[in-house]
Amino acid sequence: DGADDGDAGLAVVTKPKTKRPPMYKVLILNDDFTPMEFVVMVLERFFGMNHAQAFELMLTVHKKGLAVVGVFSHEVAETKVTQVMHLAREHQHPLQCTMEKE
Ligand code: NFA
Repeated sequence: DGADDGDAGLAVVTKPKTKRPPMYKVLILNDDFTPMEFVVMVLERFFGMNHAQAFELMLTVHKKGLAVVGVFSHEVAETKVTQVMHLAREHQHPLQCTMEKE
């Protein structure tokens, strides 16, 4: 950390390396077929929301086309996406859940 003397005698200033792991947004996308109650249930089950929060966020997705439903580490985000996609497919709903680097 701090000033580091190279052989040329120049003070090369370096940053202390405190790199946080990148975080990932998990998004839910609107579609015309997935029932509203199913989306609410997904948000309650996998994203720890109460019914009112889940309903409100579902409506945001419905009206705006998509919404961020949480921000997680890569591993946790991937798990959430997989869980949502598996349950949606199981119920034959076209619901899409994706992740992107923040
Ligand atoms: N648009 C869907 C409907 O009217 C509800 C929905 C909301 C779907 C959010 C996907 C995401 N049944």
